[in-house]
Amino acid sequence: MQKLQLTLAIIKPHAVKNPVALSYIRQVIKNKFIVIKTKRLCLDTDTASKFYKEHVGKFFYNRLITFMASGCIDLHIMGHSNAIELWRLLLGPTSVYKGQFQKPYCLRGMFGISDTRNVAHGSDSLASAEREIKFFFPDFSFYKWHKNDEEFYR
Ligand code: RTP
Ligand code: MG
Repeated sequence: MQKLQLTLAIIKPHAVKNPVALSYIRQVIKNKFIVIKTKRLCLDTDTASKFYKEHVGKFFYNRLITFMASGCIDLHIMGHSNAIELWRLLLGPTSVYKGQFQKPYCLRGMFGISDTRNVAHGSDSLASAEREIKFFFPDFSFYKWHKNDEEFYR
């Protein structure tokens, strides 16, 4: 049995507010991953700052925090044998400009508005996936994630 890797996708406020983008993104997620948990949250700037603490001091930090608290976000815990890499591949580069020109069919290339409003977040390593999932889903238990577990289909 193949082990499931988990990642956290965060659909950012401008994409949550755009019905075309949101339904397309949801369809991609549904087609490619096992969706384990989903919730919608409206962050305050304090929570957004805690989540993005690794970026404190960077030139885009303040606008990132303000933006992430400007509307609700959708959170998805998603499973796949290669979830972290696959979701980041589907997202495309951080820079929307690069996404549009180098990889036009990535989600950021299709629906991104700026490098900050770039559609969605994806965990970048196993350690960050675990931290990020625990951050938003403190009760979530990481036990034995196998593709065929009944757990996924409840
Ligand atoms: P993410 O963490 O959101 O999946 O994106 P990432 O790894 O591709 O990018 P990262 O360097 O971790 O940056 C986190 C988020 O900060 C915003 N950002 N804005 N030049 C800019 O204005 C800029 N650079 C980064 C983006 O929203 C990025 O997703
Ligand atoms: Mg990152």
